[in-house]
Amino acid sequence: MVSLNKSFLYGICFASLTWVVSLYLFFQLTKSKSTFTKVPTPHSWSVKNNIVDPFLKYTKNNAGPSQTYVNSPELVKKLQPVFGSSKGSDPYEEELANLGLVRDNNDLKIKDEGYKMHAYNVLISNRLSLNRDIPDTRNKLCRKIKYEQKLPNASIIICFYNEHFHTLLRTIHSILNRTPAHLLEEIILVNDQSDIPYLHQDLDEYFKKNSLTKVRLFKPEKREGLIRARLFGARRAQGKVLVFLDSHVEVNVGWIEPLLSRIKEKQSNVVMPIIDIIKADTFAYSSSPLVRGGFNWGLHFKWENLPKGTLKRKEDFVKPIKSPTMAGGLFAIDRGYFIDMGEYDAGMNIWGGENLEISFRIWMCGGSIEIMPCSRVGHVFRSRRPYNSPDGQDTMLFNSLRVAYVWMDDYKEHFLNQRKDAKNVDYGDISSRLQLRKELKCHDFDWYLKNVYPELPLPTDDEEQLKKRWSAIEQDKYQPWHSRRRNYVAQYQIKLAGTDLCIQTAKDVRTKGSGLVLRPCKKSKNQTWYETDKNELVLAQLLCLQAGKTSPILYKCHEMGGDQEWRHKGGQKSPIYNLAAGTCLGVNKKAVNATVVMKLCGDPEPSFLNWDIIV
Ligand code: UD2
Ligand code: MN
Repeated sequence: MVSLNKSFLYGICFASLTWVVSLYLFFQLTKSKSTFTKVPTPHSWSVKNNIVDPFLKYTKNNAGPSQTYVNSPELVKKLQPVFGSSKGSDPYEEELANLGLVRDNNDLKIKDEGYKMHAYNVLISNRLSLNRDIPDTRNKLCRKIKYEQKLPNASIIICFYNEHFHTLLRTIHSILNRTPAHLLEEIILVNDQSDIPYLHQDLDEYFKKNSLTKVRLFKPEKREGLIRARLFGARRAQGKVLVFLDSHVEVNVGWIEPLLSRIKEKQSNVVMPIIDIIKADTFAYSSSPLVRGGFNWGLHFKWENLPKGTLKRKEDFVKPIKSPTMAGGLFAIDRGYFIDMGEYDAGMNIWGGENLEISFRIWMCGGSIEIMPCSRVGHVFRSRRPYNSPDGQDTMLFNSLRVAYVWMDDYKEHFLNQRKDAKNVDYGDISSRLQLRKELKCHDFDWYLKNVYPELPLPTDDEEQLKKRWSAIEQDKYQPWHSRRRNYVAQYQIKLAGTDLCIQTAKDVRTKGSGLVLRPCKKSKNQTWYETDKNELVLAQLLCLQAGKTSPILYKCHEMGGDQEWRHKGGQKSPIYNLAAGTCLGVNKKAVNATVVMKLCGDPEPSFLNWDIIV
């Protein structure tokens, strides 16, 4: 049982990590080309909303989210311009850096417990306005598109299990703020029997007190997992279209019109927004590139480049893009069509696999799946999933087996060959799904591969076939591992002010995971830091300085900012602040071999936090 639990966790961690890494890399590459306008309006960030907040009662003992954000002015003054770094930084990101500051041990506790429970930075989420502005990441052409006034209305279905309160509310507020009222029938919230007390009574109270009458709360009798919870919600919906969303998203300007109008054109169009990135460590919102959904033979979803020639003319950047699969969380579908097509496989548990199941089913049984580039919704990507299946089942495997046996015909062997451990695993009763496939008179899987996803490499392909498939997909533009180049902007040693001790690696410059210590300053490569244009600190141009909970380490540069993103003001006596940690580099004593640690930036002994940057 314990080992099952573990493997389940590792499995989902891996899946979601590859997910976010690949998406992020794509993002990094296309970032410079994107055409979005930023809306940095710092005033709208402060937490005071005109709403009744039921959480005041939690703030004293920190049992729940803290409510208002009053920054300690002295501390921030001391840190400036650490936040607004010298190199023409982006006010939008800097405001977030500011919000992440850990002022005292209470903050630290809220943050640590938040990471354990939610796997993202709840300190920032608590302090961020529920009505914050986000960058309009759409292509400029999108603004010129006129959608019909009369579109089908939507029921938005959001299931949640142990979601963080403010993050969940920000999801709701973003929908209420950015969806025309006449298109919004209701928001159906399904509480999948969360363990956190404030997600029950208080949530209900919140919607009542603030007269948010379009929000309807439901709760199944027991924890169902996201698949049956969605079914539960969908069956209570009244709108013409169902829009499914995760519980930690923010919808962007004009997000719903492209989805609804495409469904109006044809009932069997199942459509998705582009999923923008909300960083788990900083809540920074950024644009995602145009990619489509695919999968591999382990039945893991993956993002992939578009087929060659998809984006030739500028209009192509706003037109629907066909996608062999969907990521799962964010999509819109006509309600009648959803029902006629067999909803979801109610035999699936907790998490995983349902996205490929619905993708195969829609395509094989006559529908289509498309990405609408003018619809954008940000999603908090986490590096691990912070919950388990109640009985420790590997639900991703269980659900994937159901997909394979119902939809994949002989091609399921490729999956089974990859997953030797799946051989004797029970996958429950699939007879009703097989029956459904028959009744809908669906194409077979061979048809799907040939007509919808001919670019997918088969394990049986010879070299020539592989080459052909490979060359059908856009390659050059998006290959991060070939085109990535680090831009260094400065080189220096870091000396503890008032001493002649410098930061150096405790082991050698190539040892991943090595801690940092103070040693007498000398010009050597294990004391030479290279700062990049992304504010990373790279020792000897090899490994990045990465903040940890208690101390920093050297680690492979992941290019995702956060715990590898630093701010200092240069010159003498500068604090060195980490964006994700919200804390500063420091020591506990001024001595040779003293370990470098992460400290509250407001530590009463500032001489343990002040560094001279020696260029
Ligand atoms: C992705 C999808 C997710 C789902 C999953 C595969 C996106 C952005 N997200 O994983 O929607 O398709 O792949 O199954 O495409 N939840 C419950 N009950 C549970 C567990 C989760 O209601 O027992 C909720 C959870 O609170 C969240 C949603 O289901 O709102 C999705 O879960 P997730 O965010 O952990 O999944 P994610 O984004 O890693
Ligand atoms: Mn999610």
